[in-house]
Amino acid sequence: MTTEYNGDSKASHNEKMQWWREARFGMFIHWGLYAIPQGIWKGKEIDGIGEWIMHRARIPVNKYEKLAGAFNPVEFNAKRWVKLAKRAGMKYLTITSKHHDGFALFKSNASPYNMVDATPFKRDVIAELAKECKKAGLKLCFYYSQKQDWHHPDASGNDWDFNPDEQDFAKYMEEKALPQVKEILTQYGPIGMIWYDTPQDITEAQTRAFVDAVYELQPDCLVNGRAGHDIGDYRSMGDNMIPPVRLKGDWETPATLNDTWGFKKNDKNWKSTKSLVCRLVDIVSKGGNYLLNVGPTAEGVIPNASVKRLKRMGKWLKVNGESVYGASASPSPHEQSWGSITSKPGRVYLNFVSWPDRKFKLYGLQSKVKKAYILSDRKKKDLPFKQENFPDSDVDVLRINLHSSRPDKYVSVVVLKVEGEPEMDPSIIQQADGSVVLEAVSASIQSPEEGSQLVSGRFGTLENWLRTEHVLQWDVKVIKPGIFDVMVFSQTEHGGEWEGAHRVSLDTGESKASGELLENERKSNPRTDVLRKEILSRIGRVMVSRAGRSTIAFQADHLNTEKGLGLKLRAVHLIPV
Ligand code: FHN
Repeated sequence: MTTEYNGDSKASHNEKMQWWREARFGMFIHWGLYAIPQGIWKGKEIDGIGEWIMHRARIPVNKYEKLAGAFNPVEFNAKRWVKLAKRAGMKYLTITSKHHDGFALFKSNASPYNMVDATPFKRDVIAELAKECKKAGLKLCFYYSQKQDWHHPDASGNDWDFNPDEQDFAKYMEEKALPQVKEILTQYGPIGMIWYDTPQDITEAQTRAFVDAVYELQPDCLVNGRAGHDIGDYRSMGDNMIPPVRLKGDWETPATLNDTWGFKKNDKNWKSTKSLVCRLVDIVSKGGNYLLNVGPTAEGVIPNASVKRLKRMGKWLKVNGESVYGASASPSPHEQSWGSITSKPGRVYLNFVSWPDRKFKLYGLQSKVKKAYILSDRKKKDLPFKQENFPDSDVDVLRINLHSSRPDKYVSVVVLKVEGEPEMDPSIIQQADGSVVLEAVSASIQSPEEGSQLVSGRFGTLENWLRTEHVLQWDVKVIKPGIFDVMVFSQTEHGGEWEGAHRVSLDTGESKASGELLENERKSNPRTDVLRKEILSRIGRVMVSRAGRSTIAFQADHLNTEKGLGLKLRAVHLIPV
């Protein structure tokens, strides 16, 4: 995806992006009428995310809109929400000013279906939040659903009340969406960002109109990556999706604390604080921002399970925030098996998710290390270290003597003070546990014809793999040769559908494994959207008999096209046997 800069020069774009790059962590708030049914309609549990209840249960407009008459969030307290975001260490707040159900949380002259005119509460909650954000120095940003509006006869999404063939999207844009976007940009002072969502089949001219409205009214306001047609100030990842490798350019992962965005009484699938902190550092290590959601109740209360987790994250950030705020991606493009790396000029932060042996080895660091210490150690006591080079494989290795007990129960950070800009070997290096991780999106693609039909999808896979002529290649530095099991990781569709039985092979130059992709195991990857699963298929064994550089090739010898889904390849792992 290419992101445009609104005709701004790169320098002024960089200036505009500065607060956002420094922030790294923001609060998403999904709040609206859907908090009232909280996932249950007519006594029946409705599947899926809470804010989609109107759509999932096909609730007619005249029934759903009655919820507005019952929306009376007497416990709402803008100051409390803002205080929580601050305590969590979040630096911006993005709230659903209008979600797909069409109900606006702000006072709108463009539609009476809004918090002030349609509810007994009558208060402009957005104005109250704007005031508190300003006091607290938090950037306020607005989510706005520009294409879907299930309440409006001419917008997308509601085919149970309205006939899609008779809809006039331009009319909806003119009479509701654009005027409302202008309202949120003029009623509440300086806004950090407009966060558009689900552009669907919007035309480029329509996208431009939505984006231009922002830049004309507030030139410093950012636009996220879901305005449509790759236009925006940065790239938005798929929901809950963390890319498998470092990415170029700015990007953000919007993510949930449980499975839903809008409050759902029975969604208790809360992520642990440890996994949330891991995701935060993982995202920063790949160059992104983490926009983490809360779904307040109809009374205006942020669920206790969310509050607890956010406060713990804030506590961790108070001590370890140096490795997150204003930090850049890892100097290495690849993931580390033990955790993730973030950096600043003269500093490398090793964020340990699993605390290693006392004698830890980091492969590939080329910068000269001047000092190593634990970030939470106030005295910055020196950790003994040694740097050398493995001549057989030409891999630089840094050995650090660590304490036997981990300093932090979530993520422990070791700081390396280095000379100059941190630099790491960009090669794929065998991991310290002996495994070799070959990410599909970091392969070079050899195709017999010019160009390739394969694309890097928003969910971290190489997609659109429907023909056999492509060969993926990786250059790997092997430290410990041996025999390896070949595990292929492919991804299901949203909802779990998967097309298997493709025949694939992996060639190390001296041995080859071929096999059919069968579902040996299905699992969730915490770095992927919850609705997509990973399928593990073991296709055989290969050998690499010497240390040093090896070229490894992977190809599909036969693709099963029955369902037309093709192969969505995430990675191939070589596991030492
Ligand atoms: O459909 C919405 C969904 O309800 C939620 O708002 C998320 C947040 O990123 N965006 C859409 C799906 O991607």
